[in-house]
Amino acid sequence: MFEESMKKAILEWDEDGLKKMCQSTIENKEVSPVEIIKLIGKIMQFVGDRFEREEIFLPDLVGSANTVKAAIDEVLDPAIKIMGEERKTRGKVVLGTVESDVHSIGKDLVGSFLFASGFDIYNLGVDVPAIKFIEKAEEVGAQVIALSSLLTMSMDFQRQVIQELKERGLRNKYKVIVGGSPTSEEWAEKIGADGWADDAIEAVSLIKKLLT
Ligand code: B12
Repeated sequence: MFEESMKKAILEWDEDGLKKMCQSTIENKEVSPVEIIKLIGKIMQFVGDRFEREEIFLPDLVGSANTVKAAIDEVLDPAIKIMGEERKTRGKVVLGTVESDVHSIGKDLVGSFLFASGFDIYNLGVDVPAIKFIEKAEEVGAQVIALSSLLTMSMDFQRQVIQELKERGLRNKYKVIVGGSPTSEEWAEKIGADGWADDAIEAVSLIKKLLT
């Protein structure tokens, strides 16, 4: 079964195997890139749970993450971009993972889906200090600032971006959205963000809604 083969490839760091199976299922239209990404999320959840139970260790996590990243960069990302609506700029989004946090896979998927849906994406990468989000948003005239956080310890930096915006009198200039596995709708409300989404697909609908 496709999911089982994917899981095996991710756990065994079989980069070529994973890329080939993703490529062929997309070409044969057996599974869409969107479905594959949902499966990746599920499998990485499983990998994370094993890490938490100390059944695997950090190098294993890095190996699996690199395997997934290669398949996303080389196969899924191009497929998502082709799927995309005709490019007419719907708006500019500054995106990044907040300070102290280096998780990039989910954030990059959010970027790919938004790009495919017609948004211009300014992806600042990982471990991004609050002020950098603001400087970039000011520089490019963005409408949205999108903040990713995968660590309970880094979530508070999402709040910091909002605070910095307030201090500069810029809070109402931007829609700020937050996401990442430890975050939630309640968290978004608590820190005064404009929205939260559970995954990359919902992030697109959320931004479209916020900008209408
Ligand atoms: C891969 C991984 C890593 C890789 C990251 C590689 C990379 N380039 O990204 C590496 C090995 C580097 C890593 C390191 C660490 N990790 Co880690 N990691 C993971 C793992 C297994 C998968 C994350 C992932 O890629 N998921 C797949 C993607 C597709 O899903 P996602 O990230 O959730 O993104 C989706 C949504 O959340 C949402 N989304 C994401 N961002 C945004 C932003 C916006 C604006 C919106 C709207 C939506 C949105 O859309 C995405 C796509 O659908 C998770 C386990 C898990 N269950 O998440 C642990 C996990 C996040 N890591 C964890 C930990 C503890 C660490 C380390 C501290 C380990 C250590 N002891 O050093 C370090 C931290 C380093 C740092 N300073 O950041 C913990 C965090 C616990 C916590 N709640 O704080 C987890 C949960 C594992 C666990 N169960 O213990 N990790």
